[in-house]
Amino acid sequence: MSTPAPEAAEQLGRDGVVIVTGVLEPAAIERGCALLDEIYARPRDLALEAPGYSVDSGAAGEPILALPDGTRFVTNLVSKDAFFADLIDDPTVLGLVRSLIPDPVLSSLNSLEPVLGSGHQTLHRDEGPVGPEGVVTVNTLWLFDDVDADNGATRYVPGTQETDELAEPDDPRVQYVTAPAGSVVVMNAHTLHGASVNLDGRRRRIVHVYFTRRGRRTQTDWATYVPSSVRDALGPDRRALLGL
Ligand SMILES: O=C(O)CCC(=O)C(=O)O
Repeated sequence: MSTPAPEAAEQLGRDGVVIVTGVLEPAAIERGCALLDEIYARPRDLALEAPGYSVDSGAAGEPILALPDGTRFVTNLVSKDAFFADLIDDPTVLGLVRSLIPDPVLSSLNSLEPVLGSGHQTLHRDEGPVGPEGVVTVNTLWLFDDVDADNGATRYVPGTQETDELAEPDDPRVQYVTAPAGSVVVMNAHTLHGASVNLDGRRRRIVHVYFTRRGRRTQTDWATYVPSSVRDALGPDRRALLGL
């Protein structure tokens, strides 16, 4: 495993968020986009479609299977195409995750794409403020499209991973991710954050490779939702990363 650039780990520690550009090559971006579109168009297979978790409560919230505002949302990508398994152990990204959670487990692997006029999430923390256990939740957001404040960028309030304060939507500290396709946003998910409305309707395919601390319940119950053929193909290291 390569060590993350010290500056990136430092920024992640300080701000709660760091953006790593150029993680995906153009061919991988193209392939991922095509696969996501193909998966969005498939009929839902409830054997593979694990529930996701609503952020409305500001914490993990209630399980959800579809979002009422039209946002495209699919779960359990690890079981839908082998391409997505490559995202779970990228050395740079996983190295940054490990700088916050030394022994992480994959909690879920979903795609979230707000479409025109949809996507607003309240500023929230996944699993609330940091408790006595320390950081238990790190999200890595893989951008398959260019993202900015007009097409539903993730927004966040730097530094709030250290506090339990809330913030108003117009808080002047709010920052919107602006980054090209192929970038990965690594986020201590105790930082106040949320998706924003897609104002201009450009595509915003973002895959969430979401980690928690080993021993905690994962958002997707991998033992139930990963078919044995996929489990076998993952190999021992990736199975271990899923806690299987
Ligand atoms: O996709 C995004 O922009 C952020 C999603 C998010 O914060 C969440 O689902 O908890």
